[in-house]
Amino acid sequence: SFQPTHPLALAPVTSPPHSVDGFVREFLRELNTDSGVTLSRSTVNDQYLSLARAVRHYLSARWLENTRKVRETKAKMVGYLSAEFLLGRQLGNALLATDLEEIAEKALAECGIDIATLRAQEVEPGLGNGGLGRLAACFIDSLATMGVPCIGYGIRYEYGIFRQTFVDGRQVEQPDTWLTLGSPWEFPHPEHAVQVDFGGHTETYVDTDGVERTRWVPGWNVLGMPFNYMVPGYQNGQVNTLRLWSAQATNAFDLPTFNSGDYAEAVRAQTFAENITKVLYPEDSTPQGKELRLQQQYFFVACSIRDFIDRFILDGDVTTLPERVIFQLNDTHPVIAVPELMRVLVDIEKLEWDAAWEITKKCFAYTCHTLLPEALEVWPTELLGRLLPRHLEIIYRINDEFLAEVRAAFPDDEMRARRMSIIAEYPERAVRMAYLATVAGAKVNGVAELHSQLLRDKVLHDFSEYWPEKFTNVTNGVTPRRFMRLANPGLSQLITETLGTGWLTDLERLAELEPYAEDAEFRAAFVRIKEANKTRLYRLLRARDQVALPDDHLLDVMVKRLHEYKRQSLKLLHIVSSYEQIISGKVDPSQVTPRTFVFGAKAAPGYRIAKETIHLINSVAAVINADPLVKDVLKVVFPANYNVTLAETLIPAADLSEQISLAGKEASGTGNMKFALNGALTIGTDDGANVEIRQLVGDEHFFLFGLTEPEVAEVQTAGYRSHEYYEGDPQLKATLDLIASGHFSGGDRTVFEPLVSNLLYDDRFMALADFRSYVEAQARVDAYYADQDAWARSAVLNVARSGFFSSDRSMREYIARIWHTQPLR
Ligand code: Z16
Repeated sequence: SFQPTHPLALAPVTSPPHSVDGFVREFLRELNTDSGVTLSRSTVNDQYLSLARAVRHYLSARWLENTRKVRETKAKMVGYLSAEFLLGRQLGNALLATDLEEIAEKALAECGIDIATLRAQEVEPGLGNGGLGRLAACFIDSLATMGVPCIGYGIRYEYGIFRQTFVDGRQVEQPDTWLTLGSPWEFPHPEHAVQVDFGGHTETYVDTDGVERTRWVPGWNVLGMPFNYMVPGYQNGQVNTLRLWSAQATNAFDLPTFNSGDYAEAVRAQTFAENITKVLYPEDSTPQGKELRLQQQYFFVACSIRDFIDRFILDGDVTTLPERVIFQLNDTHPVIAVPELMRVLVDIEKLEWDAAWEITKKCFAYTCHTLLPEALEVWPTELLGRLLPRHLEIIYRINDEFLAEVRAAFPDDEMRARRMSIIAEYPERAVRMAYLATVAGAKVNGVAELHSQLLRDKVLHDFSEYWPEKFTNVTNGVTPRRFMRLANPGLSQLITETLGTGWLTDLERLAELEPYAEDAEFRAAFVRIKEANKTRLYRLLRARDQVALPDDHLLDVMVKRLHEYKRQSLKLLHIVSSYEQIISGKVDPSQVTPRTFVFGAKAAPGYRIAKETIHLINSVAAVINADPLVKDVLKVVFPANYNVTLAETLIPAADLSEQISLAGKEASGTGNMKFALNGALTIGTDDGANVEIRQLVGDEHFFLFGLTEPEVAEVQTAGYRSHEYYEGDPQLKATLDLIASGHFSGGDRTVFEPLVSNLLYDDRFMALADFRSYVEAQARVDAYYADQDAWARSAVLNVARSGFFSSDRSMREYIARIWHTQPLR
């Protein structure tokens, strides 16, 4: 331990001066000392990296102080376990959190640099697929802003979500090389590396205390290297930590081979270990059950649990864990943490099984994010037992004891016990991770009212009967710092001018805007901001995608992962139908409300129908955009590689938000909230959080259409035949026939045949059943948009009534009903 004597070494860490001069000094010091270049010789990338590190200096003191306080006060922490954190760019958020936006801009201007150029240089960390990963990022932002101690634990993928490109309208994936130009936001800590074991077998032995115990004799291991990221609260001096793990080979791994002289083989072994965190699996809601994915999952939770105990339970008394941490399981991905904690407590800490189980049950809570059966992970026992033999034994014992309880509570109901078993027997023996999480978790929550209700009634019905008090709902939210203040500075300024400050951390205050919906001057200011946001978007799309867009159209946006249940195909049917009615002479173009349709969507690389849908969108766009007949009224654009950064420019520009999933399939949605908060009106089904958005903004300000969830269930039971809708609706028939005719594929009828057949003869997500209702709702949109004043009033009311959807509110609910943690004093 240290014996410092210098007064500076004894004083607390300080922040640099909050001034232009102070900032210039930090920036130049970074540039000269760390990047090792002079200002005059520096590249944009040198400047960006130095700027990022300079901003970091303003967070370090508070970060170190926060970490110390948590340790000292033994405050209970949230351990947010998530395989994905879709952070988006860091620079803007860090400047906002530290209130350095103006200072940094001036400081750089005085160095002859336009800060916008440096902002554009940042490659966003795309360490997530979509909603679930972005939600995790919003949650840790809110916790830091509320001063609640939290440590996010996840994976530092070397390659995040793939970069999407289009070749002849088809999706082609490129690796996301986000680390190559440097990663100024992370702090590697090789000294805190953790060993993670895999494989091998288990054996019993008699311990020194005479007790027979089990031990795991692993077959191989890797090292987990932590990389820390600051998670700054909004202008409150709080900085939490996100700790992402990277896999590295251990010496034990390659030495024997190396010594035997096979150098190439030793290096191969190293590559094998480091594969674990090489790449993010690009499946949103449809996991493929790959062995490497289970390795990723176990790798990061084993590192995280070990890390938490080592760094926060300083006296080594693991029985105090439930007072120190609640691990939130973000979907089933981290659920292997449950048997891992049991293994640590029983095999390593040598607690009795029952005592360990009591602790474990208090340390976990589980959030389910889906209703799709194919998204609920199950791991074959063959695979799990081979990779983690001790964990499989522990799961069996948890299940045996749980089923004994169930049988005691429901004698003579063996079917129930079988239904509730953590182990599925068919089609192969496998561990149902959602059931394991439900059995172990102190609480189980869904992510919107409807979703939580369906979880209780359907997916986890037996469990909710058995433990009604375990189940709860926490409707998702989004951070207003990123999705209002950073993404929409114009609107944020108008709100601040109108309400004063404070609303950004107390979003229900948006309700105070309500009277201004009737204020013509306010509405005019609002409309000017929307127009400016459109101009900003179109400037970006011109530079980024070489497309020119008219600025007087209704801007209709559908951005989200490409998935059949989200029904991009239904959006396409509406577009093609509008087009067909014009080219067939049924509708005069002068009668059409001019619209620009924007899509943004990545498809999982192995998801055939999704990729064909992308191809069709691009083909429809090419034909419509080139047709002089519809030139002034229809435009379709599909900028490649939709990500958080593009969302930040797209969402504030939108007039209409498309939230058109089949009722009962979208757990929540969070894009829907971002659009409403930025003053877009929603056209949507009664699904996920759309239900709550509509209830809050009011039916007159929301375009509802489609079957409800109970109706969907009814139609399904009666037997759904999509073909009948095609036969029964001439407009739908003409639309599908136009696609089938080869009109969008240069006359080739085979190209989109699989898509058309899928809609006509399968249509799992009932696009055809909802078509009529959807086009009617779109007609209502057109009619309403004709009254620009009414539209603006509704848009303002959408903002005023959406304060509920702040992730700060979500966090308050988790804290009150699930975590029971306190803000740091
Ligand atoms: C995901 O992004 C979601 C669910 C899931 O099982 C897996 C992934 Cl990667 C999404 C839901 O589809 C969406 O409705 C929800 O808003 C989001 O998670 C956050 O809860």
